[in-house]
Amino acid sequence: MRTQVVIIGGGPSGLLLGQLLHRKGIETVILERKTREYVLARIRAGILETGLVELLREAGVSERMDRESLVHDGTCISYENELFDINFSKLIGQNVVVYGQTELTRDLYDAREAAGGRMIFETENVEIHDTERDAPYVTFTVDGTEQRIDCDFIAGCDGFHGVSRKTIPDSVRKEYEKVFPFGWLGILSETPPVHDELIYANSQRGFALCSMRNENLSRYYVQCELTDRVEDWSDEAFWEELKRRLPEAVADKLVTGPSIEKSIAPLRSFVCEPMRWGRLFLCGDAAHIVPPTGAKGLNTAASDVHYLYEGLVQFYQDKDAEGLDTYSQRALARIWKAERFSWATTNMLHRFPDQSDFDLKMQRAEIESLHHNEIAQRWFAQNYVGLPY
Ligand code: FAS
Ligand code: PHB
Repeated sequence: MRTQVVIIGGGPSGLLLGQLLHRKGIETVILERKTREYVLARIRAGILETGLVELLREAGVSERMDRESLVHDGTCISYENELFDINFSKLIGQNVVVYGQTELTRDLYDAREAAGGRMIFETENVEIHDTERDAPYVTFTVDGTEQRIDCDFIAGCDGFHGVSRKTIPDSVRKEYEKVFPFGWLGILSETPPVHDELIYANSQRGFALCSMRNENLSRYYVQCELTDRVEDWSDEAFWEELKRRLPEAVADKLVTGPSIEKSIAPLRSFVCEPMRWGRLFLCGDAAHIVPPTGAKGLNTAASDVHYLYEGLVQFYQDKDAEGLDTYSQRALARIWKAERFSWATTNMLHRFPDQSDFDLKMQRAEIESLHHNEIAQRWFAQNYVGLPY
């Protein structure tokens, strides 16, 4: 088998890159180790930056998003009984779109099928070969049969636990990591959202987040211990804890109901440099991870896709490798800013086991500055809606 670009990973990064390249006549094959159903069952991101919305439009997969998504002009932050709004539209004339990653991934799968794009599910033993030559190839097994795909380029869109990153030699690869001493317990419930915008809550008992997918599908999170297991948390225990972390007026309005999904995610910051090794390009969670506090994970994967897509089109259409040669540097410049915002918002809103009384005063002062200082709010808004590509 031969193609122009092999994409390893059928999550949002791989699917979006494949769809964009297809519309430019660049042939790809996507290898996914799980099934489509498995990928779509993962509940993840919910907030889309403008850049990602525009990429989805360019990819021709925005029709359902335009019909079903919510547009949010701002977000709310609460601390004990205080609640304030940061109005992105008033401050910087921009907004964000609320549309679940699951739905976005479903739209991309449908587009891939409609385009007749090659997608091989349940692949095993994926190995990347000869990335330092101009004729790389990928081997893998499917249904017990060994396969090989010769190609021009390989896009490693296989997430944090994929194989691509490790293909870059240890002597070349530099990894930066910070593991946070807590996780997020999240639930999905078919209940009306407690507020018309998201609420990021700092409380003495820990962080909480009130999010949503639509008018009757809510997504809530509470900060939890790393040792917690989902089975330790009944729905009742979750709702009671969430109420304790919200301002009373908000907690009183909370509509509870049975969880239809419940999971715990660990929080880490992680970056791999470089994001290129010869003909291999890392994209999305394969190269970087953020704590979800700043809603940057999926959105930073999108900017990687943008840079890589631009570079590949420039190569195939203009025989110019400049975009590919600058890919890693351009992507990392934006990634590190997203890492900083995610790290800063996580530090501002969570309770850390080793926090001193002084640390708590600093945290409170930071939130109060954000509450009352328009310049601080503008800076928060610019980062939250997404820095330019
Ligand atoms: P993904 O991990 O989504 O996709 C990688 C794909 O590659 C997977 O389908 C995997 O099966 C496949 N794969 C892996 N190894 C392979 C191999 N060897 N061969 C073939 N295929 C292979 N971001 C936010 O913005 N907000 C959130 O609230 C949020 N919550 C999250 C919760 C969790 C539990 C996790 C893990 C992440 C969360 N994220 C969130 C971040 C998340 O949305 C990612 O940024 C996003 O999924 C990145 O997409 P991909 O880069 O495509 O990686
Ligand atoms: C979500 O809706 O899942 C979500 C929203 C914003 C975040 C993190 C998660 O910062």
